[in-house]
Amino acid sequence: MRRKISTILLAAALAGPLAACGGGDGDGAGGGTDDGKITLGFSQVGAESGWRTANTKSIQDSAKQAGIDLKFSDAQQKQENQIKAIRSFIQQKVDIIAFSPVVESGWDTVLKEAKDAGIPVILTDRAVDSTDTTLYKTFIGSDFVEEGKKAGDWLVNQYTTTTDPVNIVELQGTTGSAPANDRKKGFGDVIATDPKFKIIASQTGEFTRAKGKEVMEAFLKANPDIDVLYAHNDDMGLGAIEAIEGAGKKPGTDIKIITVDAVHDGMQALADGKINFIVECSPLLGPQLMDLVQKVHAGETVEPRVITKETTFTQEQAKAVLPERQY
Ligand code: GYE
Repeated sequence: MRRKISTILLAAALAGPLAACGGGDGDGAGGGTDDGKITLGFSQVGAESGWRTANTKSIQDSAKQAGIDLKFSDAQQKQENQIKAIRSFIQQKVDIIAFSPVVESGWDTVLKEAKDAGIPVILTDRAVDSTDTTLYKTFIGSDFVEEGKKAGDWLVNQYTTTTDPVNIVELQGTTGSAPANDRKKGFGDVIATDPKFKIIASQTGEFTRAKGKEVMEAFLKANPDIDVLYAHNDDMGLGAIEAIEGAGKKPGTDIKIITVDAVHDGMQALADGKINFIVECSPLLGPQLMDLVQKVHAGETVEPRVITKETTFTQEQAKAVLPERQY
């Protein structure tokens, strides 16, 4: 991170207006380190799920491949840790900061600090609710409302021939996170079109297997008549499967299960008939992120929103694609 004065002057001259608007290192296209490599500070949410593990690997592998110097920090699902990491990246004068915000609210102050230091920020995977969109350059990740809708559409199509009530329990992701808020909304909007669909219980399972199991056990005790489980990710669904089996019921048959992510263990459970439908959410954001990092660093204009392309899987489709899945 030590930089020769001549490098700074040269970089500032090259960067022109870019450098002028930031108070910090503003090294624009000049390269942030002595070895000319771009330095990227990345604050990850944690290691709560199979999705997150695959996402971390994708980011680490693709940084290496792109020759980007990655400073990686794990926030253990805590916003305060992410804020600390971002402040430390600012202090270290990294070239670019990217992070996956654990929750949507409460980022304005630290994002303003990065902006004032002239360090561009890229949001990865999850959104923030800041109204000032100049606080970040771009946001790459999935459309979580769309994912929720896909889950709802599948369910509605399963029950076209009956008017009987369909009792649904929902395992939500991390409270206040974009995927939890949006997957709930997308699903809720679709099933609201028919009053026979009833969400009889909905609680957070924090995107983890352990919590998914614990909350599903409580759901099963309180509600003898559950038809469907909608879990905001595979891991919570997998935990819930253990709870359902523990209660002497057959997951996928007695209780239909819909999840989101399509990580390996989820796809295996789908192929085995224990999950009925998975909406894909790709964790392989690394290559696209590094591409954006290089463009932003070079001062090029980037799209403000980059949406990941995704699909859905039935049990038959899971069997077909499982052997070639990367994660
Ligand atoms: O679905 C879940 C993870 O933000 C899309 O976070 C991500 C979500 C993913 O813990 O498994």
